[in-house]
Amino acid sequence: MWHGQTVSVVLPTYNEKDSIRECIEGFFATGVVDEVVVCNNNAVSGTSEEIAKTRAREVFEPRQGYGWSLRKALSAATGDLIVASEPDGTFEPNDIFKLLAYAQDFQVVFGSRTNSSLIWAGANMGLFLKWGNWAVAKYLEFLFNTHQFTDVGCTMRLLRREVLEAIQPYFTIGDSYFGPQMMMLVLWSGARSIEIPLNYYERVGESMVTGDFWKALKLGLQMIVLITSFRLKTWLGFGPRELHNVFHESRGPRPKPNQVRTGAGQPNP
Ligand SMILES: Nc1nc2c(ncn2[C@@H]2O[C@H](COP(=O)(O)OP(=O)(O)OP(=O)(O)O)[C@@H](O)[C@H]2O)c(=O)[nH]1
Ligand SMILES: [Mg+2]
Repeated sequence: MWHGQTVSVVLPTYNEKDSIRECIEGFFATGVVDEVVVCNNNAVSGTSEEIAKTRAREVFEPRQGYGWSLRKALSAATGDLIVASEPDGTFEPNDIFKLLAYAQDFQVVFGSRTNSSLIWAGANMGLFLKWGNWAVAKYLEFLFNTHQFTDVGCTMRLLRREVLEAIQPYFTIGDSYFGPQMMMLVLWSGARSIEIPLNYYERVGESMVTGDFWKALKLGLQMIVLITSFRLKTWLGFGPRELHNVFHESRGPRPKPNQVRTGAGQPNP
């Protein structure tokens, strides 16, 4: 629980048998996590046994892909505050406190893995990945004229339930480039969001996507096409109209202490 709100952690899993247990236990050890939901996406054998040694709940997604897996885990979460992460040892469970601290003012808190002070030895964030993520993030930031983004591939992020429920019907991507789709739907909904720097560690086991230059390049290009086409659609009037600025309210009075602020800020162009 965090200030009277329940907290869910959701983890997609594919090839993280050797790190998933420690990751789940790390999240429970924070003392603020009420449930961990793991989505087994045809994961390597032995994964379910590792999950069974913990208090996490396992759900299954047969359609192969990061997007399918994360979407299933998100839909199975019951918390008021939902934190997505990865069980490959790259994220720091205690960083949940940074996300929660910002959840006081923001409905969605995105993480970034490109702050050089928090990229630890062995982390898969070399020049190409760091500046590639940064460039695509800046492209998205510019097209939406929104707050600072420095990463488009960071799974670790927090969403308040009302935002997740509003944007969920518009999820269409099942592949690895699902992350930016969620970012754009959040922006389009007018929810208050921010991006904050998170620790990024060396992965346990083999990277299945961004460890390979050509796969990473393809993923980056898919993200650019997705971002461009979404923005063009919204400019031409074909964006999801019912979602547009549903969370935006005109700037209200100063909130009371501990009152969650919703709406306000600049409306989405
Ligand atoms: N590669 C892959 N990952 C999946 C799949 N389904 C779920 N995932 C999850 O997606 C996340 C990303 O996969 P990783 O292998 O960590 O990818 P990576 O190369 O480290 O890329 P980043 O984490 O984006 O830097 C992991 O948490 C996986 O468990 C799938 O079908 N393929
Ligand atoms: Mg990873």
